Amino acid sequence: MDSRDSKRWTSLLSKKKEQDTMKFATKAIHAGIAPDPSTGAIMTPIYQTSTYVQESPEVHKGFEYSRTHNPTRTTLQDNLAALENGSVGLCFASGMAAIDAILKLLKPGDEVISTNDLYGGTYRIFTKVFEKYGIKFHFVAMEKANDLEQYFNESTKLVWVETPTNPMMNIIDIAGIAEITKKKGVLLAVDNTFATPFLQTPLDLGADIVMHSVTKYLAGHSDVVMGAIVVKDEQLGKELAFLQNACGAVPGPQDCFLVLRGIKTLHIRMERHSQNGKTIAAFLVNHPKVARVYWPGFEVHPNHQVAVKQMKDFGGMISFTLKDNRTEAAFKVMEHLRLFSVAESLGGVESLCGHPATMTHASIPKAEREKVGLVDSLIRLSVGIEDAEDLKRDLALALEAL
Ligand code: P1T
Repeated sequence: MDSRDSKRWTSLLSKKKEQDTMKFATKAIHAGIAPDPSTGAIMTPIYQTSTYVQESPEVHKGFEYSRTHNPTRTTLQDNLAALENGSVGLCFASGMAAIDAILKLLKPGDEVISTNDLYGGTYRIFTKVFEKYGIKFHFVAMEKANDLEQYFNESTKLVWVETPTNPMMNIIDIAGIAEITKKKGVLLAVDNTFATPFLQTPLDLGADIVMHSVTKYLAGHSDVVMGAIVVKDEQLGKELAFLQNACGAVPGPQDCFLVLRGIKTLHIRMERHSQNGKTIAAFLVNHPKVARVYWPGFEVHPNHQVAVKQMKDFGGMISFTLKDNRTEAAFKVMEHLRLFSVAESLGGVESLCGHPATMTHASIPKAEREKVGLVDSLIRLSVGIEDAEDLKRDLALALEAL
């Protein structure tokens, strides 16, 4: 490289230092990302390698084995850390693997307080896997942050929050809960899957750990299963990086590449998801066959003001029930939808509809589900970024079939 070249590389690589001053859209495209030093490739290459040749034992370029470090994964991790305003980002083979790593910070006898409405798989790993190892879980309503204090005791080590919750779209006041967890010296983890860092940054509101099912909006194209954790505290980051390497549930480089590509449009996708979500929520709430619509953008939503305070917009997730509250009625509407495909998952560009009671939340006992309003007639929509008029017509025709 001549001196002109090396100056160019330095200025490009120093972007990482500049990222603190970047706005979200710029960070989505540039943070943590530099042209490939060996070729100048603007897209981070897929380093499809398990190992790295060392000059001599312990003399290497910072990469020894791909479970521990892989350049494609490192780039994605740095990008995610910047988007969440954290200092350490870590990627996992799935959202569940990320949750698994967080719970492994705990030891037998420790207790966790969790939102009572949450993804069925999270409830399952808590109650069917970690309870066996002597960790105790309390599922409580957290809509009123001040009510939380009564559930703490000296064994409480972690508070687990999903907001918006899956699938009831409850909103939890992250800053309000963080005030209590800080006072008690307990970790606060927030599953930020539904909101993404475009709509809400829990670390800025006082959370210690932010977790994602990257599978959803971050990847955004229904073609990857992945999870992530971002923290601000470097020591906590080290402990989690140790668990990532020691337990080994890491994603492959090709998936990391796909997510890096997906994130480049996260901001514009989330804007459109939120716009379409608003249109569909307004359509459903005025429909004569619809009983209730769960969407935090409504002024009558119990925690609408908290949503306004901590979120930039309300996203594309909506749940609703029909006046005909039979399960068959919900199934009939779902079967007649054409643009909304019946499928698990959410957050892709295409619209999906799900039946939580038999699909995503089937692992939660019916009595527990119904306590939070998750009835058998509840339908969940992941509103995609298609034309909103087409999506409305699709729903109108399916509801007409009832
Ligand atoms: O599916 P996976 O990437 O392992 O992520 C698990 C997970 C964690 N947290 C939340 C809020 C989630 O919604 C999920 C996965 N959810 C679905 C598959 C779903 O359809 O709700």
